[in-house]
Amino acid sequence: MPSQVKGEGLKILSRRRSSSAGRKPPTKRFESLPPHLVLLCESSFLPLRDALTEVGRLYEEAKYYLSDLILAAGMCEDVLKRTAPRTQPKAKGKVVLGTVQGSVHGMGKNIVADLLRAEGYVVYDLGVDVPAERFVEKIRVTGAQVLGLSVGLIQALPSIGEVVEALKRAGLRDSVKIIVGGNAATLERVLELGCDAYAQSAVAGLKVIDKWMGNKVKTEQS
Ligand code: B12
Repeated sequence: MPSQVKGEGLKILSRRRSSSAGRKPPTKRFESLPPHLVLLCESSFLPLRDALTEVGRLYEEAKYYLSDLILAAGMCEDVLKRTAPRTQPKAKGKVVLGTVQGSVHGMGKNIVADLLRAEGYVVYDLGVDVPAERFVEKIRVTGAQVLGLSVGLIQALPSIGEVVEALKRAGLRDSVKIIVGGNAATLERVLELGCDAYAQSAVAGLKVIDKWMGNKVKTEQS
């Protein structure tokens, strides 16, 4: 592929990666991070997200190959690992989280997990491409009050319905609130599939979950 086709997407990612290379990964620095800094931490990901959107667009136009998607994802994961807040879970509530079966897009979910943990939730992250029964089992074992589903691929949307049906069969649907996020989801679609909420970003998701759990929703003033 001609190098000029690589465009802004990968260039931005390369700059980000080289500017963080050589730095020690944060450890203590991020412990007990105040909530507004956690939000700042997530907003610092926004330029990367824009770059990924550009990479996705070029892939859609067949100007990038799958290998470019993989390269871009690797760079972003590298940045995320270095900036993830490290906090000890308090007991604000329990959330089971995962990317539904059929989708391996995990970065958005990882940001949600980091943010929720930083805000004091106990998060059980089941990873990506998770079958419905594993969500059900984890909710049964942990007694989590919230299930967060991520979906990066439109073709994987039916898997959300499968999770809802599996929870009903297990008699657990009424004991858990379900929130969905990710590129492929829309509010309308997730409500149709039997979920309770949709969030366009990790921060929006946190606000919904805080409300459900009766936790004080943080505002800029508080
Ligand atoms: C990176 C990437 C990959 C990586 C994923 C690696 C990883 N570790 O995640 C790899 C290379 C593996 C990949 C593979 C594929 N991909 Co891809 N990928 C992308 C890309 C470029 C970025 C996605 C991303 O990480 N965004 C950044 C994160 C942070 O954003 P996010 O996911 O939206 O998450 C935020 C919110 O949505 C929200 N959120 C997300 N989840 C949740 C959950 C909850 C509970 C809450 C509250 C909030 C929330 O919070 C996050 C932070 O605010 C997108 C392009 C794009 N425009 O997004 C394509 C894209 C998603 N991929 C696409 C495709 C087609 C594929 C492949 C089929 C390609 C192929 N031919 O094999 C495969 C599918 C494999 C599979 N079975 O899933 C298409 C999907 C189109 C569709 N039909 O839906 C896209 C849109 C590209 C395109 N324009 O064509 N991909």
